[in-house]
Amino acid sequence: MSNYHIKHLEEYFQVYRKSVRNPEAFWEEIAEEHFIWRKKWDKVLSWDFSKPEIKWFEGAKLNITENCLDRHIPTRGTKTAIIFEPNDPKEEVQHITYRQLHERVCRMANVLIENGIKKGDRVCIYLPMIPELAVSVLACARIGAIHSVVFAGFSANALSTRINDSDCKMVITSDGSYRGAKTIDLKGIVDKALESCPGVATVLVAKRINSKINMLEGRDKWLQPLLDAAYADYVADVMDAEDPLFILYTSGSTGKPKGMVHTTAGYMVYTAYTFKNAFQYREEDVYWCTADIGWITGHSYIIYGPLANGATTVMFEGVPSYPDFGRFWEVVEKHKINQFYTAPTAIRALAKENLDFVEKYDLSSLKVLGSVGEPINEEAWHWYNNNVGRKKSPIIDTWWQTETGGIMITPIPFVTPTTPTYATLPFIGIQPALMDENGQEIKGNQVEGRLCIKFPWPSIARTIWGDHDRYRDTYFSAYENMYFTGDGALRDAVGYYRITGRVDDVIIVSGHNLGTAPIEDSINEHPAVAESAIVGFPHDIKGNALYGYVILKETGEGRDRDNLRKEINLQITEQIGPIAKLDKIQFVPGLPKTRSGKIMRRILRKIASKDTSNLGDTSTLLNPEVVKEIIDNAL
Ligand code: 6R9
Repeated sequence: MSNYHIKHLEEYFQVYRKSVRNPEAFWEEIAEEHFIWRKKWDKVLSWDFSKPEIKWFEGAKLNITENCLDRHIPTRGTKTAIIFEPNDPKEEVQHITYRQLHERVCRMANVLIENGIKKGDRVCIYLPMIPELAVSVLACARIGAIHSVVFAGFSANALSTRINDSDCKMVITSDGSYRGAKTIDLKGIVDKALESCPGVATVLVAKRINSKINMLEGRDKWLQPLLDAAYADYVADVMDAEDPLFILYTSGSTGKPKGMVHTTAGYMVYTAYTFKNAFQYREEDVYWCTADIGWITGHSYIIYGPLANGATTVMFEGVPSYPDFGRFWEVVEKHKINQFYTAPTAIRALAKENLDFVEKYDLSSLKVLGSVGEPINEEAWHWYNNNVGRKKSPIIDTWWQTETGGIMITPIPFVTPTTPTYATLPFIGIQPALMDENGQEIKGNQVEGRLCIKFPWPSIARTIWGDHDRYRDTYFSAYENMYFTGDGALRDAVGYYRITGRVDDVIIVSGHNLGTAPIEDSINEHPAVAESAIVGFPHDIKGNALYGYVILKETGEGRDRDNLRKEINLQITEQIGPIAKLDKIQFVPGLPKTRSGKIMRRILRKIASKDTSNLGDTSTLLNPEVVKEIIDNAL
């Protein structure tokens, strides 16, 4: 089991050095020893960041679900693969064993085939956090269909854009979903989305809330009867190492979401290896990641990484505040969770509540605490460490992205000494670089720059669906021969990395990436609006909240401002989803622009954060008078 499970700091440095001196030999050894292949590769790696073209394990044949399911059956058939913890704590928990999960995935695979889905077809999955979601994802992988999971909090408009971008033939959804005390009419949202999706032939509907819904004859089918009638076995199709496994959309700095494409073998190897080491997962452990499978964290660290290691992974349908703010800790106690992985926004929200909610539960099972999605501020880190970890469970602040597929910079618990707000050291095989604005690498320590990665790792996204040029322009054109992350970072005196935040037009709100452009597009469609600009400003719980500066058309000038604010937010909710709503909307006579017509967001960010003592260089401003006016009327 060489190098698969790192146990002390010296070993980390040793393995790290080996992984960067000869990456091919390193990853080949991991791939050979820990996975099953129908055929081994002809070449471990070929890459060219200028095209960009990256291939891992070329020539290999495999199916990722054989690695996540079939191979565990002889030794772990009766072990729990998934614990389903429903929204309502009074509803019964489900323990799904590896054998049962295998059977459910096989039945679903047969249902997909019977409904015309073939290898390479795209299937959109728009489901709440219920077992059918994991089963659908794995069933697609089993037959070689490309899954495109869309977070079930996105609006009809956002859903249809994603369905059409990748020409999905099928949508898998449910009648509705539970979210705390509320229910959401998912099928209604799907119906609305599909009004503009002519390519969708079939909608499979899981029953979750027993609501009355509309079923369109010929298109919509209840899922359960099909599963019951389906054959319970399905031999996994053989995939090439570089066959696409899934598409997952992420926000960019233009209006169109980017469908990041992940492929099969490299993604499997890297998510499994990072899961094992970053969480120090051991055979009997119970692991819980609170993310939704609609995000990359759920793909890599609820489904693929844990299952490839034969782990027990929890799927939680609910929210941290229902029925009360003790829910997370009640679940930790109930299932004796050993590794707990959540987002800083959840920590901050819970830290505002009475400590009794945490203190009354037995959290002694916890060994490792994880954080992901945005920088974790010092206060939240200490609260997590003191009250949840009770100072004995290391916190791993894991930095990574949809595009990277797996964790990139993180402490290894019990191995890397942690420091609050630092993601610390690169994971095995990861070669970070900090770059200055002139395209030069900044060497040495105690420096700050733009975070790039110099060398490919197995789970890097291979392209943007249907737009390889955009993939190159976004990630590989800023710096020659480097993958550019879009984040800024500093490296301290001992070489630890601290992520300082986005340096592009993406704003992270409650851990969700939001591009400014799609939100501005949505606001600008309001008949009273002439132009708008969105920036982030610090928020206690969300990390960042959105501040909108809006120029009205003459026809809008006489309108009631509060009504306009409501209408603008309603429009955003309908077109993108409630996560993109603005906290503050200021109506302004103009926006600060450079002579070349670019909005100077830097100035707008300062005004939104009430930090106007030094606006920096304003010499290129075309309209300085507007800045004073905006400051005087800031919210
Ligand atoms: C996994 C995930 C990616 C962006 C990333 C960065 C921010 C994620 C972070 C973090 C500081 C961390 N981010 N983890 N910033 N510290 N530990 O979140 O993917 O949704 O694509 O977001 O999130 O800005 O570039 P994704």
